[in-house]
Amino acid sequence: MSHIRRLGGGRRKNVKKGFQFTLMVVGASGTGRTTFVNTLCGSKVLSSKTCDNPEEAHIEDGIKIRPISVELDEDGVRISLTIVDTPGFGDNIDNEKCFQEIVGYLETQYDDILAEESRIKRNPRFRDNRVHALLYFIQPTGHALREIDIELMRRLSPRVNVIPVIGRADSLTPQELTDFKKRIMEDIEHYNIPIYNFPFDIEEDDEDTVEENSELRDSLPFAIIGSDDFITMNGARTKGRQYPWGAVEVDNPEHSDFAKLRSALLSSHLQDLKEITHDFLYENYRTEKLSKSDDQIDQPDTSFKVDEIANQNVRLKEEQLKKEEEKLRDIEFKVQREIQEKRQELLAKEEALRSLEARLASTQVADA
Ligand SMILES: Nc1nc2c(ncn2[C@@H]2O[C@H](COP(=O)(O)OP(=O)(O)OP(=O)(O)O)[C@@H](O)[C@H]2O)c(=O)[nH]1
Ligand SMILES: [Mg+2]
Repeated sequence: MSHIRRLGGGRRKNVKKGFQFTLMVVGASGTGRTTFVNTLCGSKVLSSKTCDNPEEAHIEDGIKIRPISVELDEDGVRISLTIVDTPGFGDNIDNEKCFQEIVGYLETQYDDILAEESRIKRNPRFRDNRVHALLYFIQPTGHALREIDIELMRRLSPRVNVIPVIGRADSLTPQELTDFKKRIMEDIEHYNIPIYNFPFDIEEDDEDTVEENSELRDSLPFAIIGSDDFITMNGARTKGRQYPWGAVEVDNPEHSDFAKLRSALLSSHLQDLKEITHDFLYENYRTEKLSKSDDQIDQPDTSFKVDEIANQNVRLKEEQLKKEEEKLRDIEFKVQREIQEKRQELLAKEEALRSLEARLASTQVADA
């Protein structure tokens, strides 16, 4: 998506009124999506999946897509944040169904807008639920992208701004994390996955934007650490995870990219993500959808062509039949003529025979 120019500028326009932003979280089961959402919102807006009854643990309740909305205050700016959680997929469930539901959800929001745009009378209570950014949670395996991640990100990126993140990133040492990030980005480039890579234009954008965006791009995929708990560091209470050997702080840039991602999503790049969603992703969807329905309108034309070809075939067959009939008539005529000639010949021979007999009889009478 590097061809999309950063549209910036408008982000400070609606400061007083506040902003609406919709974020979707997608990823394999247990990658820390729910914990991330709760950490971002500063409260337990989502409950983690718990299964107390082992007898029911195998029952997959399928993917349920449920948006929830929270009001946040981001440095004095009111943000109405809608979170769309998509319960994780695993290795043993039917992932295809799950993928279809996620992509289907994104497209349904576009369909709703499309339908609303074509109404003569606008619905004053209409809600734009388009997803502006999708955080794709990658498992902290330390290897490379899995096939399932590549496939899903590929399918999602034409419809939404996909931002790859590594969940539970405290499982990796700093060196492992650096290498893992590098491999993931190599895979994304290799498979040509058009993720949201903080696009900028060196010639057109100002120096600050270029610097800010290239720094964010270099941090991709963001290393995420989430926690529902508070720890005390140097006498201050902060969100973090306490381990027997030490503690990790969610907001500490030395420990994770959480703070960087939070400020990109809710402040610096909120407007850009929304604009790309509307001007580029939705516009592409709209064009695809309308050209598809145009094709359907063209359908009678195609069937007309089919009819035309069928008619032509019938005409050719008729001509062929006519020719064959003529040929047969010729043959019949010829045969009849031949029969006639043979009959004439036969009559002539009979005649000759009769005169021969007559001559023979008169000779016999003369001899007697
Ligand atoms: N080490 C570590 N553990 C984490 C982190 N975030 C969440 N966890 C733990 O990982 C487990 C799964 O976290 P969830 O937030 O429920 O993960 P999820 O992706 O929502 O999982 P499902 O919805 O069940 O698919 C929980 O035990 C969390 O406490 C993290 O940043 N680091
Ligand atoms: Mg969850």
